[in-house]
Amino acid sequence: MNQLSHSNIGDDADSWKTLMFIYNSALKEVGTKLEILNDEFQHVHQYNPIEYIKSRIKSPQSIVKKLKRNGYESSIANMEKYINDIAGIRIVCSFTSDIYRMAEMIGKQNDLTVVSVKDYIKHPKESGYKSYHMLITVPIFLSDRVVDTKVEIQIRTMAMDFWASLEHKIYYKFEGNAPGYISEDLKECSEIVSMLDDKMLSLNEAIIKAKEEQEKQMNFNS
Ligand code: 0O2
Repeated sequence: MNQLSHSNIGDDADSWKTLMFIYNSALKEVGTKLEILNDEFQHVHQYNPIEYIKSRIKSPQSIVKKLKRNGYESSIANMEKYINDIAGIRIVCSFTSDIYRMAEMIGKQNDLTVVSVKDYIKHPKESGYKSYHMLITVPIFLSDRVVDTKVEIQIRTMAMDFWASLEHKIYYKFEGNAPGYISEDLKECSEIVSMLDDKMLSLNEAIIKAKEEQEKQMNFNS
């Protein structure tokens, strides 16, 4: 990606605005792609793998905080280089199987480059956090150049999203120093969330099977 400037964030208002414009454009590009994939899936399989999509640009305060947490100075160059989730998209699916289906469809898009994948579903974080993360780049075509722009895609089920949202609030309430028993309880809740996801997935499979058998029976009788 073209580097914009090495000045301090806030010192160079033009570079900041240009960068934000590019990240916003990346969110639009990827958002449209995801909608098309979802619509196509509905068209072919009469089923929507995506419940909803949320996108956001990381706030300047969170960017500065993350740079500091990782030991970097607050500069535009550092934020472009080290902060991967300035543009973030969250895809919330019904079932765990939809997550991998979505990830595969995203990976097959020729104009997107998958930079890295973190599977916190197969390998949950110490906190109990579960989600599937893909860091991708999307080319943004400007009038005089093409800028490959990073977007972090988080894919999770509604239950995982529910857990992560609450955990995030609690984490911020205690500024990362939640009492041990609260962290333990949260971890236990994350296991309950996994059980719920597994149960809902097998229930869905049972529903599909029962429906197919019912249709077969109806065809046989007619
Ligand atoms: P916020 O406030 O949500 O934006 P990398 O981005 O790969 O260089 P990082 O940031 O450690 O390194 O990547 P990771 O682990 O993939 O986490 C990125 C984001 O995932 C976080 O962004 C959170 O949104 C989410 N996340 C990761 N771990 C947890 C967790 O334990 N609980 C919750 N609720 N969310 C988590 P930020 O910038 O840390 O936070």
